[in-house]
Amino acid sequence: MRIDILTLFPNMFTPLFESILGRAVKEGLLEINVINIRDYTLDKHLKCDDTPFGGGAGMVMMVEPIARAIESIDPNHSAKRIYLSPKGRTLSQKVVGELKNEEWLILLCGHYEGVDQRAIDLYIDEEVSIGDYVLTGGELGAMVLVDAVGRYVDGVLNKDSLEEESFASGALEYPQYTRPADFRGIKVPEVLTSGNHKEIKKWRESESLKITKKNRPDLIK
Ligand code: 4HQ
Repeated sequence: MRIDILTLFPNMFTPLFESILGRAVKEGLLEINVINIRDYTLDKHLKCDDTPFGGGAGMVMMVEPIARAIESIDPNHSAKRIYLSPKGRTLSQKVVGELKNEEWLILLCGHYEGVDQRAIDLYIDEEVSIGDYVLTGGELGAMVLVDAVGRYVDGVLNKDSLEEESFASGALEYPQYTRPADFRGIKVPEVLTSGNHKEIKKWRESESLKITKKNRPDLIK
């Protein structure tokens, strides 16, 4: 899978090249290109934002640098183009399940008050929000989307991790423990060290149900 990220703040994306996704990029399973919109401005002072028509606080990202960036990267509109915005469809595991099947995503990140509406109308296929709160820009949203989608790319995670997780089953995850079996007198639940796999499975299912009822009763159908 290929993901191109368009932003005025390319340095914000260094976390994507750490840990699991970093390895996937190194191994060529996932291609992530971070593109500085400023490289596409025609303005001699490299200006990419301006004050809003009609007045109001803050700055709006200009359409031309965005247009030139997208037209040069994806002239035939082959990619699925997403704008991160609180107005968009809320990201969920279901939305991730759709996006993971795309071969090529372009993520446009607005900063300040966002982008000129014509950039969205002319170039964007879908607006996606990562939740009902306001961020300073779409960059963190884009990183959340890349992380959630990137882990489904073939070879990034092993199949067992994907099957065991929350939301796949519909319930939250059971607690996990590792060595030592006794930390300052607090012992790991005995069943987990019993070697009785049938009992372990029963315990985990009951713990999943317990935490889901407590914290996310809405997930129980
Ligand atoms: N913003 N999910 C404003 C978000 C956001 C969100 C991105 C703030 C766009 C202009 N992005 N800019 N919620 O709050 O993705």
